[in-house]
Amino acid sequence: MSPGITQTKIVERLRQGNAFILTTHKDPDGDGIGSMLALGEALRKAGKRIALVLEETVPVPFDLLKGAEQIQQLVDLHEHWDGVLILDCADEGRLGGLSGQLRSVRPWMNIDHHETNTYFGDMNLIQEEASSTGELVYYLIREADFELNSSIAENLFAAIQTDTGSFRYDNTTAGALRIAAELLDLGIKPWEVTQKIMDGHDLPRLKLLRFALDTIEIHHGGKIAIMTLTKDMFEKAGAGKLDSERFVDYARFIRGVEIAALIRQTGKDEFKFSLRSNNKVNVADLASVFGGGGHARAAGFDGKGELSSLKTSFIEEAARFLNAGR
Ligand SMILES: [Mn+2]
Repeated sequence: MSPGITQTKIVERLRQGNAFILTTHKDPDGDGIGSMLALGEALRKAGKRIALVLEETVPVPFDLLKGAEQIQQLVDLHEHWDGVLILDCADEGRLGGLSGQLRSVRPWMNIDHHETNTYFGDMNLIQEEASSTGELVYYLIREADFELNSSIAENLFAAIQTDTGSFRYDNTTAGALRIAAELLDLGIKPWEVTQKIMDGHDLPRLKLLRFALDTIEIHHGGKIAIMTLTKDMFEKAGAGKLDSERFVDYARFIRGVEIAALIRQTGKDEFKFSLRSNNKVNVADLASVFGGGGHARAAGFDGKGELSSLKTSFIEEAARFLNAGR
């Protein structure tokens, strides 16, 4: 079904229904949470009952977004619901425990821009060319003719800003900038949003960054850069897992680097790989070799096993992608 027809069907459902559950992927980012909050408020303003639900509490700094305090960890399934809006979530696995909890509530409306989206919903509005899920939510709100006030605007802006790296990545389309301009017209202050969700680092984050920078290694003639963060480093820095957010960019910033990776230890023999690319390589494809996914320039996967052998097989595969120029 074409995205246009799906959009119309979802808008119809949103206008006709009375109660909706909204959620996003686990380890949620600004796009997921901003999209949830924006669409949730638009629906509430249109007279609907809504539940904003996440498996865990809202991670810092997104707890500063307007309405974030309404996000709950449980939803009353005895009440009547007209569907679940699943935002920015590429596959069912990324819902974590919520996928089981929400199974009986239908339809699942899967609204996303990841090219690796598995179309796991009953309705799937997937637009890879959109900068962010926030952009898709903006069009839904407009199409449904729901109110777009300044707090909805701020959350949409936060969503688009997060996913475009503050309007720097190559998903910074004219369309994304046009929406951003309109959000500014609605009264949002980019500097305030930036200070809330992009800046405002705690000292432990910078201590952790110092450890990460110390581990940079270069491979394949300067085209691959890898940083590694062990549990021990997090402990020493007094940092949490979200404090390493966007560190991978420092590896990507190195001139000549095409593929950057940040490896973060999550368990004894468990590691999370965050990948970025500069130009040629589609890291979503690279990540999918290891069971992960994401976008062409930003992707990731989970690895189980000994760090050195995980790293070796990653470097081998990354080199294959570079040699094949894909
Ligand atoms: Mn996104």
